[in-house]
Amino acid sequence: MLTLFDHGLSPFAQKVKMALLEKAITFECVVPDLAAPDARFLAASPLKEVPALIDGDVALFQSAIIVEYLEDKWPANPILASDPVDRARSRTVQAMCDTQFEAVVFSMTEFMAFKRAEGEVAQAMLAQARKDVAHLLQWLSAQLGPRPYFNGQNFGLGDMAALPYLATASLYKLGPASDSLLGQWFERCRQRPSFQRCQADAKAELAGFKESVARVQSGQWPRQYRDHRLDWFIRSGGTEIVTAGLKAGTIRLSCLPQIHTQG
Ligand SMILES: N[C@@H](CCC(=O)N[C@@H](CS)C(=O)NCC(=O)O)C(=O)O
Repeated sequence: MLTLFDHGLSPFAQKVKMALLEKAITFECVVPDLAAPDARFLAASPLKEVPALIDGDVALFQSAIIVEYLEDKWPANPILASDPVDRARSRTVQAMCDTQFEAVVFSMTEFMAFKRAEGEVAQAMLAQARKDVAHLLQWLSAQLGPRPYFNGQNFGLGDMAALPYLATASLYKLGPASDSLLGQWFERCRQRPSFQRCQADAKAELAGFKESVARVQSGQWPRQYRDHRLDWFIRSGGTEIVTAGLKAGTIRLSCLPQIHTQG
């Protein structure tokens, strides 16, 4: 059976979990301790991130690679359309959500849950984040156009990639208007059992969230600022927050992949 290294609140892991469920592939979920990763998780996930997948002797990391692997190995119940334009749109939506949208949602959580800064600085950066979410929703609306799914006529990769962010935006009361085409798309997709399962896992994870906040704030579990996350913070006026977090050990940068030799 496949093993998915998962975390209920990770949008990247949610995307892979939806793909596994939509394709009706049997798998078990293991939630690693990201602050103190064990050897099995590290061997599968050299960047110490979820998701990672173990399929027999094969270990994969990076959500976009994992979903393509699932599609290649289990072509039934496809998550990519047959039309090349639909496929390209799905992948484009995934690329933008995994980078730009993720960075904004991550940053909002830094302020709202982890209290990365408070007062005027936090308010100004949160206002910027709200603007960015509105902009990204407009961009997504343009991608969706009149079609029922980002993936074309059927629910697929682009939809799975966007859903976790739309869910968080809605939670923060920044979701699309319910009478818009994007709002109708969201309503249609959120009913799917694969997404409902992700929502249930996220809710379960939130039950222990207080402990996670304490671990982050004490430096036991430094948050990873990298790529678009770092870019968003610097661009939005948070250079000093990043510097202070790095100094205090509550923020870490990305690492080079750990090397594991076979045998
Ligand atoms: N590019 C990676 C990103 C994965 C990622 O950032 N995962 C986060 C959770 S959302 C993680 O595991 N972070 C490690 C940590 O928080 O210590 C992918 O697409 O799989």
